[in-house]
Amino acid sequence: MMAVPIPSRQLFIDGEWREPLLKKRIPIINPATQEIIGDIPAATAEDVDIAVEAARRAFSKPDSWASTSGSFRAKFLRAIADKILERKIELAKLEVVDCGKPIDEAISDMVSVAGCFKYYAELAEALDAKQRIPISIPMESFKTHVLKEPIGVVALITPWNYPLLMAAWKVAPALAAGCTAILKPSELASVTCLELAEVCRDVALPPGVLNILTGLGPEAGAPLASHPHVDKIAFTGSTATGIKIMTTAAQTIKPISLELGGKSPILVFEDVDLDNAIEWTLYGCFPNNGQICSATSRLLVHENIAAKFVEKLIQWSKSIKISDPLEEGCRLGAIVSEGQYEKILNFISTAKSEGATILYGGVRPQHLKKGFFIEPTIITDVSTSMQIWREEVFGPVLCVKTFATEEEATQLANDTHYGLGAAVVSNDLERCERLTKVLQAGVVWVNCSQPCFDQAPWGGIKHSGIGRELGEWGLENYLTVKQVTQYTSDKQW
Ligand code: TXE
Repeated sequence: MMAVPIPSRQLFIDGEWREPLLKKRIPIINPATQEIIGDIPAATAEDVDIAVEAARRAFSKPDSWASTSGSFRAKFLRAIADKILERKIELAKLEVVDCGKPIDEAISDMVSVAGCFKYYAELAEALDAKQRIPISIPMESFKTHVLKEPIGVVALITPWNYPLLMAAWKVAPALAAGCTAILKPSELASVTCLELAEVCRDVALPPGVLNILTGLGPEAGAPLASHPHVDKIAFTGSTATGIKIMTTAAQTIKPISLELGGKSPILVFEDVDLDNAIEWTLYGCFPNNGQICSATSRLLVHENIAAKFVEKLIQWSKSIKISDPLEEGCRLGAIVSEGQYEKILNFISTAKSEGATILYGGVRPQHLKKGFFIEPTIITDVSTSMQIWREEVFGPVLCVKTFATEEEATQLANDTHYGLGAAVVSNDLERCERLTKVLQAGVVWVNCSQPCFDQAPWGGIKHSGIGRELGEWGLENYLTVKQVTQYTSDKQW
């Protein structure tokens, strides 16, 4: 396997690299080789205090980031995007050795990261004209307007599945809005987020506007979320940690946005073109090794086509190339960590013991002796009470159930406490239209699964989260409104 040198970095606070006060570091393990390839600094509460104060200064001082125009901030966002594109291959390789995803996917992530910064640069510019909104009121002696203002210092806590992209989804709108931020990436994959710090230095982003603290959830994430000088928390990760963040936010009255887990369905009707439906089923579940919050990992297929569909699905799954994720053409890389790998294998063995059939996969591919690799896995004979059907696996595992009627499909699809995505595949567009209304999810795909655009809102309902990222909605997360009312009459009140 090719070696990718990992830059040695520190915490990024107030525009400078700073060693963590307790000098702790966390090893980086390449999940494809199980080798230690470097380490990242581990921040603790003391470092969090320093970073939050730096962000607070950058937000509040007289010539603060918050007081700049959107057009001014847009220049920095575009410069960050350009730098990321310039370094896209190098950054993609770092992402691969840090989290195990195939190189082609990592390159496309980097392009999306740059795209996200560019998109929010546009919205930052547009904000200048929308910052003061006149309001019509029914009393002539008063004049009212609304000011849109940045919400303040924001804590951005992100996961490991799309390390730099999930950071971009938060950092770009936060900075566009005029907020200052502390980013806390996942301890399982922080390397590219530390490179974002280097990018910020290169483009001379003012000190304190973006601070990047790597470290463990309880040691760095928790003190950040509960910090009294943090005004908002944006989080992507597990539902369990989301609940902790929400509890902390309740105690300190902070607004939150949460993007949590999912168990999304894909409904395949008997009128489909089989090959096309199979493409979307595979694309809905196996990219990034199934470590996608919106993976359509519950396949509901009409009983009349189920046998043929599943047979073809297995054939196609067999052709998915599993290899060193740095190798060109790799389609399935390694699971991010040993913990996640064991968790997925446990899900599979529990499914077996509960009576499910592992039709394909479920094990390490024979040709790979090292690394956290699992074959694409297709499971049938699943009942709705089984753990594998109800809980998020976050791995390359697709569960299959059949249905007879549209009503039954809808009932099965909605029978989950999650509500992030749902996909419908059918040539009957009226049926698709009906289903987009009744499926309980924040995102519904028709005749596709997973496409995601900077312009469109992203997020879930039920246990999948609160609020939306991306689009104008993503920017609103970081803005607040202030009512200004003036008494304009010269008569005494
Ligand atoms: O997530 P965590 P983990 C799901 C997926 C996966 C499971 C566990 O099912 O198997 O979560 O992954 C920080 N206060 N998703 O353990 O713990 C942590 O350091 C503040 C779905 O990695 O939620 C990291 O930066 N922060 C998901 C971030 O939270 C804390 C993507 C996410 O980690 C904290 C990833 C605390 N007490 C996993 N504890 C998605 N929605 O895409 C941890 N963190």
